[in-house]
Amino acid sequence: MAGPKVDSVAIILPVVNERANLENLLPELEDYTVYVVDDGSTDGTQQICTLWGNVHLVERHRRMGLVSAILEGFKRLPLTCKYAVVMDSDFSHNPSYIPDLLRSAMDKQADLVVGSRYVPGGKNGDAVTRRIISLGGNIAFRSTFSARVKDATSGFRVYSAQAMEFLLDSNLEEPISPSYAGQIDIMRRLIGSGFRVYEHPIKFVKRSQGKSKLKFDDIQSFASLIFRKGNIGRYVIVGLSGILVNFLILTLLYGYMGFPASPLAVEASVVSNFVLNDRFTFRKRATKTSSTFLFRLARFNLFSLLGLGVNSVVFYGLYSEMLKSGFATKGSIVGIGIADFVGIVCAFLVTYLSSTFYVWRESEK
Ligand SMILES: Nc1nc2c(ncn2[C@@H]2O[C@H](COP(=O)(O)OP(=O)(O)OP(=O)(O)O)[C@@H](O)[C@H]2O)c(=O)[nH]1
Ligand SMILES: [Mg+2]
Repeated sequence: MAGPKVDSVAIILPVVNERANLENLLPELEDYTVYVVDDGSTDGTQQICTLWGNVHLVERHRRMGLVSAILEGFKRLPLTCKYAVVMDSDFSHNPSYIPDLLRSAMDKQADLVVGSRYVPGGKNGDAVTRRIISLGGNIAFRSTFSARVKDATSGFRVYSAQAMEFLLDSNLEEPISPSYAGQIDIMRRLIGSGFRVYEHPIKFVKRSQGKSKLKFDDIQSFASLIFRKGNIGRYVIVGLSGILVNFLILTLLYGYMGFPASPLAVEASVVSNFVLNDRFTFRKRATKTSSTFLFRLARFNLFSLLGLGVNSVVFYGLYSEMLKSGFATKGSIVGIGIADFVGIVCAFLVTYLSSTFYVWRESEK
């Protein structure tokens, strides 16, 4: 099928100080109507835009956030616009993909097409640290929102007019995170409301010129969104309640049976954690999964044991390394504390991720 007509498509470019990149990018977008949303650039970005008749410049005078700029772009589009392509202007997103992404939007009748680095044929050619951040972000997104999108953080996207209208309304009801975290906020809202998402492979390359706008604050607000909207907080509360159950059972039974009270107390806390997670943390997913209560209980038991194993292995591994290297002396509280803490964090990650991906995973549609 041919792609949508060029006059029903707009390109939105959120920019801050991207003059050097726009000088090379705008000539490649000559066939499209382009909306550049500029947040107070001081490098002459605006002047470059005025050289092109197909480019509308939206000036906001101060840095207000990447996703806030994208939403501003949506507001400016004419009613005839059926699709908007949003992309970075630093050549990480190759403009030669635009026709393919638009064709996918039509062929797959998708409301959101994601230029994806993580589907077959895609590639993330970014620096190693950035690839790790991207991987962590995507695992956090998928585990929290139970969504099967592989590249939820990609900023190369095509939105349908319906998706844009929905997002602008949704933003009025509850503001979408204005910075980078807004990319996953948008994704979870669209998926949650049943919009169709399709991933088309792209090869992402490192920024060629200009400076990165990503700051540590952006990673923090990403984590905060995952924590507020996801289920990690509830999972932690349930885990803490399990420690209490374990302690109570142990003190109640130890007088009668001695050491065997310990595995019993562990099992009691695993079961109580399971019931609370099933009824509280993952309540919605529990109703959507095709697995039975007992099957989930058995799996949760298994992964909890795995978590205990990971805790011990990490603790002993780290603590003996500390003793060997002289960082800690035998029995020192600091050494034990650090090794135990790292062990608990690793065990938490193992049990949380296996819970979201294997115990309470929603069944495929
Ligand atoms: N209008 C506007 N644009 C922004 C803002 N933050 C980032 N951008 C633009 O959004 C695009 C993506 O930002 P980048 O700095 O490339 O982010 P990144 O790709 O994660 O980081 P790098 O890999 O270092 O390039 C670029 O075109 C930026 O100029 C903002 O607050 N407002
Ligand atoms: Mg970039």
